[in-house]
Amino acid sequence: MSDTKVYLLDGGSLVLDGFHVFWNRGPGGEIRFPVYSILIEHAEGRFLIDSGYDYDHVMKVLPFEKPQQSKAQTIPGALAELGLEPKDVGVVFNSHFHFDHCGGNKYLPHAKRICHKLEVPQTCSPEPFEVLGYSDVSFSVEAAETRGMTDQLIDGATRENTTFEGIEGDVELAKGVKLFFTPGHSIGHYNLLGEFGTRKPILFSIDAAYTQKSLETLCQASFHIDPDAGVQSMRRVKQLAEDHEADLMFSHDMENFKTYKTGTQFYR
Ligand code: 5PN
Ligand code: ZN
Ligand code: ZN
Repeated sequence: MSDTKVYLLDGGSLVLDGFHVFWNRGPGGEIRFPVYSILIEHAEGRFLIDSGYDYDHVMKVLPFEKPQQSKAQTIPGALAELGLEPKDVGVVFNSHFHFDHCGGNKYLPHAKRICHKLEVPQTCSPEPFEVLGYSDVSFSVEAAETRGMTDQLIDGATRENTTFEGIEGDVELAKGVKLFFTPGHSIGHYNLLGEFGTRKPILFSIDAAYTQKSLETLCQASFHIDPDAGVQSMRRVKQLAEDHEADLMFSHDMENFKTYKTGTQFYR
């Protein structure tokens, strides 16, 4: 769409060991990486893609990831910097439900919610090795009840306002806002292509490739449901970027993130 604007909402940072970021490759050692959400101002409405992590959740469940997040880096804080409130967001799309992509959903009970049709069931019954990734269930009464984790729910959360529309395959969320099914990292993982009036399209790898080096070396993170599918999805990300002559933006790459527009700056 000619007047589409894309804002990156800085959500703070976390730490992982290099052998988690670059599975079976490393090198080891602490890597601090950014977490961010994507706000799309579009003729068809305001779309939020992912919602970052919840600081209190990480401190409680994964304090070893050393979260750093200011008030301005929460979803309400980042929206406020743009003169917006959570109720101004019409649609929330979650690429997948790892805790660093859904922690702010709780602030958006009035929004329409969309995700891959297998991601909520997977959050309800994660594989044993996925339990930590799917540890923030505050976005879903169904998941919180199924897992016996209703203590995470905030006042006002209901089945009704935490129910998702499930999608499958590649889907155009709005004109020029394209979701590509790239499973492997999670069962229902999507990445995102944004098209604009003038500038080149932007392809957000999301967690199919945490960093530029991940894609260059086809080295995925150690968190995945199907590593074969994960490599195939990385190849697909490369091909999509080529086919659409898109700029690539990575989900958890501090060096590149420092060059991205954040705050009141935007892509159009
Ligand atoms: C940042 C981060 N830390 C841990 C996990 C995990 O266990 O699954 C996904 C994930 C993460 O994105
Ligand atoms: Zn993830
Ligand atoms: Zn992530």
